Amino acid sequence: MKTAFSMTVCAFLLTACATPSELWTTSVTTVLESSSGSNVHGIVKFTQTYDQVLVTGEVWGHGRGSKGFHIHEKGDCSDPKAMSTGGHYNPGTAKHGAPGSGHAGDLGNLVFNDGGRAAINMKIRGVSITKGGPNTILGRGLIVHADQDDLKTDPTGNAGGRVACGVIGAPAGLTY
Ligand SMILES: [Cu+2]
Ligand SMILES: [Zn+2]
Repeated sequence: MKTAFSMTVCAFLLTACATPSELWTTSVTTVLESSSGSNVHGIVKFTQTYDQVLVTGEVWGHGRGSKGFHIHEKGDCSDPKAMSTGGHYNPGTAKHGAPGSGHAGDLGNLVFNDGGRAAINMKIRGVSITKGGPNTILGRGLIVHADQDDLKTDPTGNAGGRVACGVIGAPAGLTY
């Protein structure tokens, strides 16, 4: 059933749109640059297929352990502590929580190894990466935190400072 549905939607998009690749499977990259005086950097790719967004990539330069990882409201990394990104992206009325049950921007934690690297491989739903799409995250902020997200304390997860910041879909230093 699901396959049949997705093929139907795909066929519709292929006939309806001159550039189906932009709507159907598209990806955008985010460069995470250090903030709050950290050495944390990363590259994260968001790839959309019709009902979910795959998030892959790597972050390095952090201490060992679990560290909060969120999409924030604004794609503005101009503040040295990245406070200019605002709070967690929350198009609904959710309280902070675990991925899939809290804010749309709640991506949980990245797990850093002894070498300070974390691989990212997660799927998120309820957002899009298309310009003007439903709950689009294009042009919003992506933040790695100093501490672990406890997945419950509203509205921040008590994850501490903001040690890396990027703008989803924009090269480093640029904003939409
Ligand atoms: Cu955050
Ligand atoms: Zn949150």
